[in-house]
Amino acid sequence: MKTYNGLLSRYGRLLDLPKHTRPVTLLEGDTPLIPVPGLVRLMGGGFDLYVKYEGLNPTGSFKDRGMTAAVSEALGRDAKAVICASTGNTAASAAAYAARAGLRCIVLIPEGKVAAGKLAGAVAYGAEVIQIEGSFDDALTMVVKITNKHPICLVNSINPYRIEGQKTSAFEICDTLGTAPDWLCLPVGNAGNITAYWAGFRQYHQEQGSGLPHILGVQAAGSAPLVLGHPVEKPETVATAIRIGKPARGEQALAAADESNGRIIAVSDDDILNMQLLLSQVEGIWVEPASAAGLAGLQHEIAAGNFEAHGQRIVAICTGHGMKDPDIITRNLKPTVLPPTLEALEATILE
Ligand code: AN7
Repeated sequence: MKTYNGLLSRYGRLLDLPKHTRPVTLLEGDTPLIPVPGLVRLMGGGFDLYVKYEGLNPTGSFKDRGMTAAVSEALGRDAKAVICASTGNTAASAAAYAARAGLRCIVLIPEGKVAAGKLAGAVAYGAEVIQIEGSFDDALTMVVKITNKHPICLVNSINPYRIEGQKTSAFEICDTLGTAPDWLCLPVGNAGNITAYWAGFRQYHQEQGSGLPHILGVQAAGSAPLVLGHPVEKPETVATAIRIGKPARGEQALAAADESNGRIIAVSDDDILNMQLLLSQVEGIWVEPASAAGLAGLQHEIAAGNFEAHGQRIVAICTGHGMKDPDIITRNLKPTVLPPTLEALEATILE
């Protein structure tokens, strides 16, 4: 029987992880690259577009790629506890891998909205959840300080092993397509993922000549420090996953956009939510709002005439599952209410 043993087993030789690393896996990664021809037609046609559906990772987001590496390293050096600041997905992922490794997990979440599916995940996996009267950026500052002082392992993407693990998605894309795509579109929050993709593509290109994509990083307009060129004190966006005003790896994100001859842009919350529904209703792929930002950015650039899509092969990273944030969909739901009779049903659906 051919079995899949997770990312460290498949790509560990390409990752810069210490010898003491002791694999902790939930068989993360190996996510599908799904063609979305209906979306292409709606955007004007003439190019190939694929969605890398990272919501199909074990805890429902791409964070599991980095977390298998970071928690495996922490366990191998006999850490007893991990900690992170999180808008939600990192918390759920850290909690799950820590549970599997038998480590204590503490997560700091910002005040304001953390999507229900993420908070529930962190609690279900047994993390100690602490809400901070402040932003994600405040919470991140706190966990950096405490881990500098006490033997608790930081598993935010400042941790280099998170980046190592997250490079694997770039490897998978090249392995599936045979080469790198022409463009890669993805949401940008704390900027770990864009940093990891660029590192992964460069490494694969050096080793295998797989080519390099241009990178289109997309922020939400109310949380767009990398587009504005300065931190945002009170970031706001419906895409709560990327409600981040001071990205820890902001410099590297800008370098990735620059070196790849790509760019970082911002899109409105309306564009994000419209794309979320377009993707689910045209292609059957439900992602959380932040995860639709990459595609919303692509659509925006094509519509604005800023982007020559013709003949291009484009991959959009959809970072988290729609079920993470059910409220965003159901908040305006007004179901049709009928008496329990056939006549009423016929009158309603057969008019
Ligand atoms: C679905 O969980 O920062 O630019 O604390 O959950 O690498 O930060 C989440 C980020 C995109 C942005 N899409 O990635 C956290 C957190 C989703 C996310 C991002 C996040 P980065």
